Amino acid sequence: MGKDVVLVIGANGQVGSALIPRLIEIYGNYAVIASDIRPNIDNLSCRFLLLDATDPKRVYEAVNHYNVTIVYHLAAVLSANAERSPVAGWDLNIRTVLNVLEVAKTRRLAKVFIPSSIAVFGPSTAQQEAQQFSYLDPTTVYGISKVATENWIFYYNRKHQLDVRSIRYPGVIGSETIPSGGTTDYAVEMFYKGLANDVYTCYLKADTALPMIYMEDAIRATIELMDAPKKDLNIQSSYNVEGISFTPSELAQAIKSHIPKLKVYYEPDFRQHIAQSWPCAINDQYAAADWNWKPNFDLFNTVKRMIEKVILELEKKTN
Ligand code: AKB
Repeated sequence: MGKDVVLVIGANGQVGSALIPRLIEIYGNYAVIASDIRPNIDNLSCRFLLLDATDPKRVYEAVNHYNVTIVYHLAAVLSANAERSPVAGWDLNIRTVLNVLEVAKTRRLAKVFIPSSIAVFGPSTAQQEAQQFSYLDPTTVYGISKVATENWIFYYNRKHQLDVRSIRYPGVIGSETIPSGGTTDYAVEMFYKGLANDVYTCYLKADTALPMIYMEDAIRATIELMDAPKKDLNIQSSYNVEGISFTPSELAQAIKSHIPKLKVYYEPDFRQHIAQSWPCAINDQYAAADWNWKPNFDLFNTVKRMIEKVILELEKKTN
């Protein structure tokens, strides 16, 4: 992989924790720099840097010091938390994106990855299948910040000839961390809390279908997009990517087929309104055509893999 050095911002988060090992496999542990605003408690085999990405000077220094060529910028305030603190959420999400894009411009970085989200969609989107070129009218601060992020990516790509790539992540389901601050978190919590206590109270209604993706597919989509020849990429903002779509009650049924004693109750809170403003499924024909995207994990495989992994994680905690 030549002399590429990869900086991951927000390495302790849900996607970062799963992406780092894959990047180490590809680039080697010396060429991957994990960074986050909080110290890392995992036994990382790469270097770790405490980094506040809202500070442009610190972002520049990190890229300059390590001769970074590729940045994965994963730090963000997610949908539920940004509704709790709208100004702080907007500020962090946009300030960090602009800091990364500015450094990409001045240091002429080879590639940058900045995720977007299904949160860019709103009531105008076809709920049954959100198209790539939908009218974007998000109802959340997080969604507004992701639409702005996509527009900034497009602007820097065109105006400064950068190579910034992006995926509109569906809700990501993985065992690496227990996510917090999002609307799709229930799909991970149901495994952890359900397996630990045999009971889980879901904050969404039983029939709320949302687009989701299993972590292994999310990481593969990210790497495949970053590896794709630039000439094949027709979307210069952010790609729709579909994994699986299901409702909380479908997930509960699938988990119950392995753990029959699991009981799931439903007590919708403010996150129900957020979920309802998002589409149920995503049309990812551009990702399929431009870089051959195809998910491997359906609901059955996702649940089977999650149960195996979450049981191991829970055993580690009790030992
Ligand atoms: C959230 O729920 O806020 C995130 C997302 C869909 O981007 N997981």
